[in-house]
Amino acid sequence: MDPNDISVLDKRFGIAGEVVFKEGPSGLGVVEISNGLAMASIALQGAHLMSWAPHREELVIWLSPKAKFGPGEAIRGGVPVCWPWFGPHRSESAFPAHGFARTVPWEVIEVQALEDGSTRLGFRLIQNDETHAQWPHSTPLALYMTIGTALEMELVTHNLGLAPVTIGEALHTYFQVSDIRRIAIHGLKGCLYIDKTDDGRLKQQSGPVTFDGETDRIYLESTADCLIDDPGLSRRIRIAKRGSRSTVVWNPWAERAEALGDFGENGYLGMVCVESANAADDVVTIAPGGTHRLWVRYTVESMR
Ligand code: TA6
Repeated sequence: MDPNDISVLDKRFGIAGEVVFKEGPSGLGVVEISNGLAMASIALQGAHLMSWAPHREELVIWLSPKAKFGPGEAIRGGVPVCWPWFGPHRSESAFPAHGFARTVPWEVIEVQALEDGSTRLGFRLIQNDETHAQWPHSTPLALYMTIGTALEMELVTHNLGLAPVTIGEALHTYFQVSDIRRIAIHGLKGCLYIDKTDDGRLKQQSGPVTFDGETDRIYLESTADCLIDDPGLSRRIRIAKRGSRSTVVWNPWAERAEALGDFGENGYLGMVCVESANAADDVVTIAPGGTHRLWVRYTVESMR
């Protein structure tokens, strides 16, 4: 049985009036959630969350109007799952940037309506010959999401092998903002960061992060909550996390967004990536039989 046959999934996991499985853009399987608290949509390829907003709130997650959808295509926006490495592969330049988790199908393993009105979903990555060739380890990967007034995501890696395994990973979340030039990110003050726009130089953050050009940074040893203050939308997005020691902050700005080709006109102005990660020196080694959990919780606070 095809684990992603939409009608089979809908019969097995759909919840009337709350969770529906359907064909999305380019025939990609999508699950849409609408409960008493929030709405969300998730592509089964990549277990890629594409939208989330608590009711009566503007969209919190940004999805490019020019995102490409199709088998093996990385979707621009939402929450790409970067795993089992972050950025380019250390030795194999032909392997995909940010790993393969975001471009392969995942299977649905659970859907539950919770008592507090939120919806919990679980997905498991499906390995194939190509991914085995790039990653010859026995490390099943699952992603759990809870859709409510908060969005929670937990990326769980088990090491079933006999040797330790080292992974890099990120929930590469694109947040929707009113105007990148007017927001400020708090929570990274004093952290050292690798500045990827300046030959990887190591620098130290002083004060909040603000934006006036291309920004691509890996903040090391950063575990505090990050806050995206957005006066234009009169809101603050709070990012809490566990099991993540790095925070990646990215905005491509005009020229790079144009070169990437899937941002839409001036799309870069309305987004910022704040990624809960284990990257660069913060990669994680999982002992045989061990489990690593990367957990995030996003909430929206009013600034009125
Ligand atoms: O997380 C920031 C980053 O690694 C940037 O360097 C930038 O290239 C971005 O991710 C997007 O990568 P992608 O492969 O999705 O085009």
